[in-house]
Amino acid sequence: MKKNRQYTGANWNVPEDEFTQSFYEQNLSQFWRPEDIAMQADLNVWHILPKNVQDAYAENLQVLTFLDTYQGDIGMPVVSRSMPEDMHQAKSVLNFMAAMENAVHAKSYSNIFMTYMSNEQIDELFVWGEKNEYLQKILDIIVGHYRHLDKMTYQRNYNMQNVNFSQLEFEIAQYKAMVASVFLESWLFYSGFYYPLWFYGQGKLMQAGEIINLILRDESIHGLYVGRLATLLYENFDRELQEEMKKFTLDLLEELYEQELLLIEQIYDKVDLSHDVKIFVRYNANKALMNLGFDNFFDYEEVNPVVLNGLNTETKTMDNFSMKGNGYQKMKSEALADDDFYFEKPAINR
Ligand code: MN3
Ligand code: MN3
Repeated sequence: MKKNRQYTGANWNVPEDEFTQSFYEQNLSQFWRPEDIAMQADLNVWHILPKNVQDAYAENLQVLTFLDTYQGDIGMPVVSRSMPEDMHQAKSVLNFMAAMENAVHAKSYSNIFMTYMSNEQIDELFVWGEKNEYLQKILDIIVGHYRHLDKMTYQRNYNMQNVNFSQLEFEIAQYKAMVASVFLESWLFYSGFYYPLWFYGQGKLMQAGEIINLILRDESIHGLYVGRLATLLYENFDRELQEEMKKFTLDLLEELYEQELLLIEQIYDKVDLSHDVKIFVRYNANKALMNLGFDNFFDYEEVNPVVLNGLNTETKTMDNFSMKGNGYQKMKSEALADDDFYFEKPAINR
């Protein structure tokens, strides 16, 4: 039989680049399962919360559910597929991340819903998400970049005769999808994270807060990793194209920010926190830009200390492993520290 394709195996003996194997280690060492966190302890607090508070809390988790769903189903797999065929290590890290998004993160939000709410309330909540103009618009923008890249990937792989774009054009689409991915991971999640952290920082709804912290720890390395891949592409672009991509990035930021503000007001006005959440969101938009190698866009503002308090420090993270009660001893991973989320240095050295 005539061989028409050269297959290659994943050879972990030879690192593909300077960072992928570190991200591999970090990702696997912080693996967890939704069922590791028992939710029942939150119920006595949940049931005495006023309806407007419950609504805002549930709506936030619904936003997070939708983002994680698409990041798992489309975002990560598309970026993975777009990588050169022999970059098996990068693909494995991206595929692992993809599996976390839906199978662990989205599933965890559902576990919270199943604990706190009735079936009828859960059904209504999903309809709320499906009908939410701003959430749908945000997904449309992000997923649009994923779909565009995916079409080109398929054309490149399966329809060779009709490829009417250059390698550079492909890399531009790839870069744009990675920027969208970093914005989702390192920025857009944070309006939703705010409220669970705000409770957790005050010692309330602690089990849900533990879940949010585990998810946040994952998202932070996802954003860093895809940011590194994006930066590699960017460094190979010429000056002019770099300027163009920087403009694309800032335009995308503004386009998403406009929808974010509307979504935040819709969810948080009823609990008087919109102003505060917007600060947190601008703060994290700067973090996302940093992951892509760009300067801050928004001026520095002080984030609510209660929310910062809600972020697990290393000690608290270790506590929460023992809190799970089913002896997750293999998790000896080094927890990310506060400054991995909030200051200049990425968690994994460049
Ligand atoms: Mn996720
Ligand atoms: Mn993620």
